[in-house]
Amino acid sequence: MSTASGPYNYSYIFKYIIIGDMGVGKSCLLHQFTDKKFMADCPHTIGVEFGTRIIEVSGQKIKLQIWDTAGQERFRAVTRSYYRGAAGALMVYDITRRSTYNHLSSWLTDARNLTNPNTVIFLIGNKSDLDSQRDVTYDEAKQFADENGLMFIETSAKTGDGVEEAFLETARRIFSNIQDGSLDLNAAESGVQHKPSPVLSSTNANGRQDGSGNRSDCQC
Ligand SMILES: Nc1nc2c(ncn2[C@@H]2O[C@H](COP(=O)(O)OP(=O)(O)O)[C@@H](O)[C@H]2O)c(=O)[nH]1
Ligand SMILES: [Mg+2]
Repeated sequence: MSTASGPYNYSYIFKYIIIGDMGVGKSCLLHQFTDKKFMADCPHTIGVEFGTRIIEVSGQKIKLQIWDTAGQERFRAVTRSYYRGAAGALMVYDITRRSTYNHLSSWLTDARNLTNPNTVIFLIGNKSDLDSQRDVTYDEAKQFADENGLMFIETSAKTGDGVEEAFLETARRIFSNIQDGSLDLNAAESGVQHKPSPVLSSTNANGRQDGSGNRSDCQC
């Protein structure tokens, strides 16, 4: 017991990526989820950044490691390494800007081509607080999601509406894929790491992910 704040106080790590056009609110969604705050003057993301938060699904503690696209979306040059090993992909558009919705099929093509077949893709219509400026209806986006086998929700990174649900529901889906055997944890690039019970102490036996502590230095 008593490992409440220990670095290994979780059983799994799930890697997520957030994709979508610039300005749709990806960085703000990440901040709302990790810090429960809206960063109104979010500077443009520079360099690859990620945030983490530990959540619980079916009694298991899971560390979400969420990567933010880092401004490269402008050039559509988000690299393969960014997508690789993502267990979840949050694909975001802005409900007040139809162009961001129109680009979804090309984001989806990238996501499908560059992730593994089990990656859970969640469609997010962000800025639901700006309903008076709405340019894409809920029903239209829901239909697109259904046709493409995606989960869908509208969110507001500003008010927090729907944000928890989007991140948590993705984790629930990934976890159920692990449980029913459709996601093979041993496969390279599954996007999931399973950790042994947090009994052993500090030496960084598991290396890789934990050098940065709880959060990255996301500047946004
Ligand atoms: N009203 C409103 N503005 C938002 C919301 N999410 C983000 N924004 C604003 O949209 C702009 C772009 O957000 P940002 O997170 O930087 O987008 P990114 O380029 O996709 O990372 C910023 O000015 C944010 O303040 C939201 O849910 N509601
Ligand atoms: Mg950003």
